[in-house]
Amino acid sequence: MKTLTTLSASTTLLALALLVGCGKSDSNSNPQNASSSGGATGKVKIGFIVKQPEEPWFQLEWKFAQQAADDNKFELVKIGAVDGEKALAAIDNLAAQKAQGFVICTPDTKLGPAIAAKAKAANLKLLTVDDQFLGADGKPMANVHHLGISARNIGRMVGKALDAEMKKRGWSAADTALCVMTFDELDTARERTDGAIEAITEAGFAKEKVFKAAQKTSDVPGSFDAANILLTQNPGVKHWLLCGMNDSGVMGAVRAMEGRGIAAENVAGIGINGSDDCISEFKKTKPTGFFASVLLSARRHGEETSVMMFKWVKDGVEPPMATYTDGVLITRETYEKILKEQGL
Ligand code: FCA
Repeated sequence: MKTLTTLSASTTLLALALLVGCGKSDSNSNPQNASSSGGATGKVKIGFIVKQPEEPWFQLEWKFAQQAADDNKFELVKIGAVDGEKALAAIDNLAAQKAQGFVICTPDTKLGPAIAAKAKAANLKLLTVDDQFLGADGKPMANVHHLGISARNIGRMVGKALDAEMKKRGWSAADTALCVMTFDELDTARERTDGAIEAITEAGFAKEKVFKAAQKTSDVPGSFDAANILLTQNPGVKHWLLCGMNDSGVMGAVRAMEGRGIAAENVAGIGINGSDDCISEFKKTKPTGFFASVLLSARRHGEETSVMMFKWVKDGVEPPMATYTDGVLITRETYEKILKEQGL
């Protein structure tokens, strides 16, 4: 009987802990975290979980996070988690290794409440990067600390730059269409492509000439497949403007256009990220349809988030609830100078 009572009491406690986990994210208000909130003793260990470890963007984030770890003498555990199951297992793994917190770009934003609850239950501090968690109500979880890009503004930059490039090339409205590679299930992706459409149509581009192609996966093959369907449906377009959620989204569509024999000079694609895959494209001797990109700050996303987490664990300094970063347009002509200026 006694065992039963103890058991049910601990079950209730566990349920309570999980419930607390779904609520406020201020871990300092949770008595479970009291020991680590005022400063950790010994070496700090932090996880950095990313959804697409093979994507150059995430490689860069990890690189800068590792630099932060080396400079500040904390241990960084890098984990690639391509699906929800792996992301949840990664948190168990970090807890078992006695890490004190982690930064995560989740493979599925809808897992937000489950990840937050798991982190809380394991007494791990949590900071999301790039992709913000969605709550059970489908809205961004404003109570989980987050660092991401100003997605709509960056999308608007893309839209304005596409409009400028169309005018520079002297393309007529009648001959030109905009291909938008979308991935609407991800908020930051939808904000970017909506921002681009908003800005270019405000500049006078006809809404009827905007064609969206929905990617099934947010990688180059996902973009390639979706673009091919769109191109089959719209064979008569002479000049293509092109944008998407990131460089991979634009790259796949550029390859699809090449595959159909559309000449590079008839394509103006602008990506987002400005990481290695985009730079290799600019380095090609013959220009491709991948015309420009918005260079984001992988350093801030990797280094700043890790340092925020480190200080939170070590000194109890809570990071801001939300931090938004911006970007700068780079092209074949300007990228070398801009990368140099940014110390990259
Ligand atoms: C998302 C994208 C990445 C990068 C990041 C800032 O996570 O998938 O490519 O753009 O936002």
